[in-house]
Amino acid sequence: MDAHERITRNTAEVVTEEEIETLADDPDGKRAYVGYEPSGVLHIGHMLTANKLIDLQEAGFEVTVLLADVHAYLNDKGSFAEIRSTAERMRDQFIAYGLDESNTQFVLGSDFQLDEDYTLDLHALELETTLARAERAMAEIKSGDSVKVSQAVYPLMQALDIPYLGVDLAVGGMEQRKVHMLARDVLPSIDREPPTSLHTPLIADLATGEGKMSSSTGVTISMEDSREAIAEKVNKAYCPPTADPDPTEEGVERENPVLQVFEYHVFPRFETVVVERPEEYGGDLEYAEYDALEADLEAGELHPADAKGALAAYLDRLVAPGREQLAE
Ligand code: IYR
Repeated sequence: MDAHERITRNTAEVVTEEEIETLADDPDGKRAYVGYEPSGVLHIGHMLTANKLIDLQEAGFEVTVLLADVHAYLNDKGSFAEIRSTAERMRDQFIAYGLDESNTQFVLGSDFQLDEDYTLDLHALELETTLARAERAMAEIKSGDSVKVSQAVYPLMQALDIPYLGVDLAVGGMEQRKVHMLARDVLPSIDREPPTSLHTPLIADLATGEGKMSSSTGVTISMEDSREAIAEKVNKAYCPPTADPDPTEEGVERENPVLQVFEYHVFPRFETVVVERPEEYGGDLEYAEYDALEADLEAGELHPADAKGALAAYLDRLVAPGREQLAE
């Protein structure tokens, strides 16, 4: 796999294609980052962007993980002291998950976001941005129903993080895209380059296949889950024998989250995927790529129950190192 393919695989969107091509032509020493609002335990949402960071490291990038304590505070996630101590516990989980320790820099937001230069640049961006635009950027990020002034400051700080961290590429889930578009528009007003960004897809809720998987509502997989807990959640997951299920009777779109988790979590991290089956049901199946597994499910060669059994086993392998680390 060449660098461009590794960088762009499993992405929903890159902005822009040309800029990503330039980075992929010479990735050595280029820098990429993801910011995370600290929360106690790594979950499957963090793991999705972490997989992309691992791809980027394999392609030659240096990686920064921003533990965005000030952002979490602005987004009403708790007292600053609580958030701070949570942030410190997350670092080791990312390493246990598989980020290359020698090539990952962990930065606390509060280490630079409270400096005078940063604050003045932030105020300059506030002057350039309407409240309506800031609010739109936060539509899929904010917690709570109303937008607070703090949440309007939040996307401008996220934009400013990019030049302050000196990174070449900002990575995030699709829910971050409007913040990155805002960053492209406003950063030139303070003589900073419009940033290049890369967005990972949103995965549907495991239990229903509707909407997006979220740690605050619905079912999620986290590093605290035991093997049994993972097996139970996966066992209950929505998995029709197709990658393209019909909408619900109310017209709500559905995905197949079991297939999505295979595609975005399992295949990127394992060379081959083995679905174990007793001889009487045809014996083990082995897949070198996601498409072959999807095709077998659609053709009825792979039963959803067997797919789920394999998915639970691979998720357990991904989570186990972090779970052991948490238990220490
Ligand atoms: N908005 C992210 C957290 C975040 C991301 C980046 I990239 C930053 O520079 C700062 C914060 C979230 O929703 O978790």
